[in-house]
Amino acid sequence: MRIIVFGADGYLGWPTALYLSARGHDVWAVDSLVRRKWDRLCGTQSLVPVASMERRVARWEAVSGKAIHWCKLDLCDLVALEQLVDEVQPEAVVHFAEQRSAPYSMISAAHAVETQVNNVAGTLNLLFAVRDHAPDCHIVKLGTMGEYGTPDIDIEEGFIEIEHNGRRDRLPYPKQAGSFYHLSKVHDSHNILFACRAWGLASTDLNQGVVYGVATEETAMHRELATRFDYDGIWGTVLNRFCVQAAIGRPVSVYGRGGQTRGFLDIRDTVRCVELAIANPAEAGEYRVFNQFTEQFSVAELAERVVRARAHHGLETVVEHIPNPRSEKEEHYYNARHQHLMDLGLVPHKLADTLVDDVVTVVNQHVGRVRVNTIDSVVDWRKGGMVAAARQADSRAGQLLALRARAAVPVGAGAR
Ligand code: NAD
Ligand code: USQ
Repeated sequence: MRIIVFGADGYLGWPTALYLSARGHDVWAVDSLVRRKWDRLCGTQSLVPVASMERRVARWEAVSGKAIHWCKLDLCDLVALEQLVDEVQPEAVVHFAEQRSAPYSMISAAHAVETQVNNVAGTLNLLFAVRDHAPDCHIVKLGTMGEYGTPDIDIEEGFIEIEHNGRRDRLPYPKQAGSFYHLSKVHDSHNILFACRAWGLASTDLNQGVVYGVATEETAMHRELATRFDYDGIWGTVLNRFCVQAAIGRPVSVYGRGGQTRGFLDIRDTVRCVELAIANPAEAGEYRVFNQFTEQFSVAELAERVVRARAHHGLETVVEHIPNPRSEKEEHYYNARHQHLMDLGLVPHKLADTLVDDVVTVVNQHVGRVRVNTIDSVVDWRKGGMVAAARQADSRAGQLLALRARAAVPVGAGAR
């Protein structure tokens, strides 16, 4: 199939582009490289060194004999996006291209606006581009389990049967997102659902849990094919952070009581889930949701797993409960369904098998690159954070908005 992967320079987009290319698909890898810019602004960097897109694509061709078409493009640039979709005539698009950090979105007003404009406008542009230039294309969109929040009832896959005053209906599952980032995904979901209903587009929203892990079969083939691995206080996800904290002899930072429970999955299952969604497409007019995770753990349980995994290597680990910088429930009911992808044939990798041999080992290999001053959580949900960087972004966002207003271009159009 002809497939465009948006966000292909990212942690998940790059391994997905490789995985699909390895399986014979014709892949276009698209990214604005904005994440590399955000890293520079935040003073953060991937633990594992990441080659430029040009080098990665050339290396992949040398290693596999397969070409990936690399294209630098901002989804917020509607004109360029329409041209690409028109030229490629994709049968499927996979959309990873968003600002994906909850802490980043909570730094300041400018960061919240930047997150929601980037994510919501980019997705809207994609919906219009597909409607007008490749209406049969299946849109596979990365959503998040965090859209649902932590309700005191079971979480269903996107929809719930409700009986109210004697009548029944199947309605979108209630959303109670926990950050302006997670809310951007809620807004995306509503927009995609509407576009499927109004225009007959076909879409799968993959409500993904927290991903862990460093490598897939393809990224492990050469160091220039490696994907990024974030561990810092802004971009690092919880398990990756715990492994790095422990590797440099710091206590692992469990926020609050640690009863916060989330769905998790191995990066190798992310790429497989995307493949399964593409191979079993939604129908015209259908908007469906797959909850994409394989196991659920509380944060305290995860810390305990890291302690045990490192003990296998004879390494000691200290766990510390620190005041929670986020507004979230620290003890709650959590039972989320995740059956659709299993029904399609997903065979999950288990955390117990991965952690000891893969993550702990690779983290130890690169431990010399850790930027210790970026590890602490610097963003508080109630007060924001990183005052200097916030001011910088505030003035940058202000300039961008002024520029857009003067040029009377659509919001987000090519102003970066
Ligand atoms: P990432 O930051 O590593 O990658 C995202 C990529 O998208 C970056 O390379 C960035 O430059 C690009 N991008 C952002 N905005 C863009 C735009 N307007 N136009 C073009 N490119 C743009 O993030 P990731 O961890 O790979 O996450 C990918 C997707 O999966 C995100 O949508 C995220 O919300 C979702 N997700 C991630 C996780 C996780 O644990 N990493 C879990 C659930 C869902
Ligand atoms: N946490 C700690 N200690 C830390 C870091 C995090 O206890 O040092 C806790 C958080 O408070 C939270 C949980 O771990 O309760 C998960 O935090 P996270 O930073 O790993 O994940 P989150 O902010 O939810 O975001 C990540 C990705 C995001 C994706 C989401 C999936 O960055 O793109 O959407 O996971 S989900 O959580 O299912 O919404």
